[in-house]
Amino acid sequence: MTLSAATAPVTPVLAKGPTLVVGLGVSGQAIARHLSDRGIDFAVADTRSEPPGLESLHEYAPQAEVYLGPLEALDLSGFSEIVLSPGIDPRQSVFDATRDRLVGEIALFVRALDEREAESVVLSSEHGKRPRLVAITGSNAKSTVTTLVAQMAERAGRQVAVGGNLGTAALTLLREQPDAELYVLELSSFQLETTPELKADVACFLNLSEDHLDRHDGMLGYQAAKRAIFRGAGLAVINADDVWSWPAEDDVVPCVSFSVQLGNVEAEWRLAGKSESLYLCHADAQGLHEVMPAGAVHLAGRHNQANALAALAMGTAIGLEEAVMVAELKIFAGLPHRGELIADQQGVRWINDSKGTNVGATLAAIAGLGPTLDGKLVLLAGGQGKGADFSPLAAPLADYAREVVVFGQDAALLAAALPDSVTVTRVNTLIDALAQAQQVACSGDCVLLSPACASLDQFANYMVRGDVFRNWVAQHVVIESVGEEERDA
Ligand code: UMA
Ligand code: ADP
Repeated sequence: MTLSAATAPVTPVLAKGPTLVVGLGVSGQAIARHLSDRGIDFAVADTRSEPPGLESLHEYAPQAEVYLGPLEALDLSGFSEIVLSPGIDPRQSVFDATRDRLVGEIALFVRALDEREAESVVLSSEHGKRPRLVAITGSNAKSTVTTLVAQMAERAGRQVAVGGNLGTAALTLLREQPDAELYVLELSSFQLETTPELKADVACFLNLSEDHLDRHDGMLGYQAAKRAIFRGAGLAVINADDVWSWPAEDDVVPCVSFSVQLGNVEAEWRLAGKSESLYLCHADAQGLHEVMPAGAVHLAGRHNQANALAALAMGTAIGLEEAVMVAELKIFAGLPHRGELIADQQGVRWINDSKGTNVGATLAAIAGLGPTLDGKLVLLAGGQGKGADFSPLAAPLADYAREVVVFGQDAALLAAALPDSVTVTRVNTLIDALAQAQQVACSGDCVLLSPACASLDQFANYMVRGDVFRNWVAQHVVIESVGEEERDA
């Protein structure tokens, strides 16, 4: 049965099933399926009048009552547990009286692993043995590193299930790949804040920079949500160069760290050597050992060397062979819209980093790519700045930029944050920005779309923005230069 806000009584009384699922998006559908598979009574609430997944819910769980409308109108007192989707803010006052009964999808995932382990102990069986769990969080590079670790493990012959915030809900992985021996999960702060104890074999906190601050009451709240990844972990992998990623002092968890600051001799996984011959290295009881030349990592830039070190640390912790991990690092080309090389024409590289939706990501892209260029960067940036402080971009752009072309809603704010020494051109759209970049880029340069902003003022999402970049380059850069080559011939 579906009650809508318009037709429902003021305080609709849902069947007092023991569990309420809030949200029927990707997570909510996975949660509902999971509960249904286990024969657990549940009801569903979603604030939207037409949430996704309603039709299939009616098929696999016809008895589940559904409420559509404002959550304030619901009586939550009868539910023994309320499972929130990550898009639902648990701080809403509607949950004030139910805080001790709020969990998220990942809490159910951990519980399912616990149950499976308990069963295998009772049956003294190898079958159903607890699979290993590698969990990855951070403000940036989560998807890249999660995919990389999973591909390393696959290359090593492990049966791997990969997902979480990356796209496929964790409970869907559990359902569709029940025999996986390794689950690699990307976890957001929204997912972690409703996870009492993750118990990951390896928990990695990559970095922290301003994002989602409206939801977390500032940086400390955001950090606290992400630190939940360490609860019950076998090993923490942390970023020695980013103190925000470290566990709290009273959080007792074994740690290894990674660093790309030359001269850091504390980190177990680090960059070492001279600028012409840098190596990704591992320091252990036997001493410092060169794992691979930094230049052999297929992904470009220092930030991706940090990602590679983090992945090596995690892979080593779960017993992957070094040679296998190195082989993967040599070919792993990354994900679309993250530092994606679209064209290399007439000495100019065109890179789509549309997923650079916050200042931290764009900083990493500038600082990572800038030093690798013979020429300079032409940065295309702008969109919705989400109230962020753009001033950290000033110093690296003064070092590496030929020009910054700003577009979209917060173009003026971006321009105002940059020093006079940086040439800034303001245009309306990404297309205008691309045309300007083509005018000014010289051989040895890199035209980089890394907007430091959300895309929603001018695009449906960051992927559409990246596709606009890709298509324009295909039409105006690649085709024109093919034409020129033909003329030259
Ligand atoms: N919503 C409502 N009413 C509801 C429930 C949801 O309006 O009752 C809205 C939310 O405000 C949100 C949207 O619906 O805008 C989706 O929310 P959701 O919680 O249903 O999201 P899911 O579809 O379950 O997808 C979530 C993650 N989304 C969010 O955390 C917002 C997906 O990450 C993730 O891939 C998926 O679970 C599987 O784990 C996306 C994301 O944007 C990619 N994540 C954020 C990020 O990476 O920055 C955290
Ligand atoms: P997430 O899933 O955390 O959003 P992605 O792998 O999708 O991460 O990458 C998002 C952005 O982070 C990209 O724009 C990329 O350039 C940037 N990035 C990649 N590596 C790093 C790093 N080590 N530190 C900060 N930003 C990074």
